[in-house]
Formats: sequence, structure tokens, C-alpha cells
Amino acid sequence: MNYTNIIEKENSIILENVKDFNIKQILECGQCFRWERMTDTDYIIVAYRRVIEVIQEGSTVTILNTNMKDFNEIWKQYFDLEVNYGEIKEELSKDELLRKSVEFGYGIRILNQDPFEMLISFIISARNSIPSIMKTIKKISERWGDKIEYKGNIYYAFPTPEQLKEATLEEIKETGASFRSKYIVDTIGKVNAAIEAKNNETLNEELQQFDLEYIKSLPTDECHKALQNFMGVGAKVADCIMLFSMAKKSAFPVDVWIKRAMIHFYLAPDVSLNKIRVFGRDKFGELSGMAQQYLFYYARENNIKVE
Ligand code: 8HG
Repeated sequence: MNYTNIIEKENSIILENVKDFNIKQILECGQCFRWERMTDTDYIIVAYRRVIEVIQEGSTVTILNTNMKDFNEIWKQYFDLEVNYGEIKEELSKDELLRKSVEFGYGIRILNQDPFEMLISFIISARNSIPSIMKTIKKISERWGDKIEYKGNIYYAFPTPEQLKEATLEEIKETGASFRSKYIVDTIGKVNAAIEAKNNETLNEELQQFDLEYIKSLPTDECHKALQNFMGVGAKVADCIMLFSMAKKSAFPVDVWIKRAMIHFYLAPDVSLNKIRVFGRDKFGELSGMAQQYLFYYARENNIKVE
């Protein structure tokens, strides 16, 4: 078990003796774009059309603005609390070189986020910086998402495909999505076409390839391929989407930070992105996604450079 005790109290949930959990590391390791830091141990998160506040005092984690039902139906899965990260870290630490990154990011967990939100978010991430990705996602949510009030402040849920249906290219451009705007508009159209076909039971093979539930149900390599049928989704973006929202823990997204980390620890400087991906998956197997996250956090926080 990842915690020994759970208590429900006045619109909140308290988890005691939580293991392998550091809220700062979980949110700031690159996988999530919808959080606000109050302090290093107090964060506000917008996810699954809700706002929660997570306060960590040592091994006690309090989730505010929630209840037992939502914890069991959403947050337990969201924080990957059914997975034993102690075992994963032990296995990955057998590699002397990786051990340093695992020790540095000891409280990282891979979040299980919403597939449509991750699809749009990682299309936005291409050739972009994390602060600017966060700004664009926030603007999209403010324009098309539902309002949520918490402690007197207004937050906005990430919009559903239906809510984004009428968004025009011009409007998406105004959120700062730049050259990715046309990919976003195209993707919104395709996701909605699949949803509508499912609703009137006219889903055919052509449209099924844009059905996110179907894509999620595919084995890893097929899932990786299917995601690349969306415009603006290449190998790396597909790996991020399937790792962070489709429970594909053997994905190994290679961005600039992972490239630097892999060269720093393992590889020759002239190696291609695809070779790094293949090398990573061969080396770390089923745990590739986790290995990747410890490396990404280590490389970015320490601003590692390759000579
Ligand atoms: O968690 C991430 N892993 C990898 N490999 N790449 C990521 C993550 N998060 C994230 O934003 N990226 C990409 O890194 C998107 C963008 O290309 C760049 C921002 O530093």
C-alpha cells in the first residue's frame, strides 16, 4: 500500500504515511501543466473538471475541496496510488547511472490525466517551453472551459471536445498556439467526428482511428502509431500522450532534456532521437516511462549541458 490510512473530513481527504510521494516533484517534473504553487508543499491543481488543493506535511497528504467518492473515482487513479513506486525505484536503481536521478526525484509519480487534454496539451508542447505551454492551455481553458470557484478565486476546467467544437483557427491563434493552431483545430474536428459517430452508432474504421478510448485500449506500439494520425503528433508527442493519459508506462518520449540526459549518462553526442528512443526502451523495458521522468526532472532542474 502507498498509504496506511485515509480520513474524510470537511470537504477534504487526509492520507497518512504516504510513500514515494512529493507533490512538488510530481507536478514540476514536466508531465502536468495545470497547477499553481502556493508554497513548495501546497499546490492547486485543475484536473477532471475540478479544482483541488494538495498540502503535504512530510508523509501526510491532505487533498482539499474533495470527498471520499471523488478520491476513489478520480484522485486515487490520478496520482497512480495503486502502483508501488518503491519497487520501481529499487529496480531502476540497479543501474548506477540512473540511481542519481531516482534519488533526486524520489517522490515522482506518473499522473493518469485526461486523454483529450493531453492530446491538445502535447500538440501545443512541440518546439515550446513549459511556461509558454502552460499559458496557452490556461487561455484555452479560460475561453472555452467551465468556471470553477475555489476559496474566492475563479479557475477554468480544460474544455471538453464538444466545448471546443466551434473554435476557429483565428480564436485558437489568439491563445498563443501559433503554428500549432491548425493542428489543434484539425484534431478537435477529428475527435468530435469520432464521438458523434459513436453516439449515432455509425463509427467506421476510418473514424475509429480518432476515437481516444479505442486508441487507449490498443497495445503500446499500435497506440503510438494511432496517435500519430492526428496532425501535429509525431513520435515524441505521441509518447508523452500515451504515458501521461493512456497508462503506457513503457513509452520513452525523447525531447531536448532527455536527449541531453541520455548523452550525459549513456550515449555518444551524435545519436538520433529515434536511436535514443530505441536504446531507452531496450534498456528500461516496461519501466521506460518512469526512467524517462526521473531523467527529465534531473536534467531540467540541474540544467545539465552536454559538452
Ligand atoms: O515529461 C516530459 N517528458 C519529456 N520527455 N518531454 C517533455 C515532458 N514535458 C514536456 O513539456 N516535455 C517537452 O519538453 C515538451 C517541450 O518540447 C519541452 C519543454 O521543455
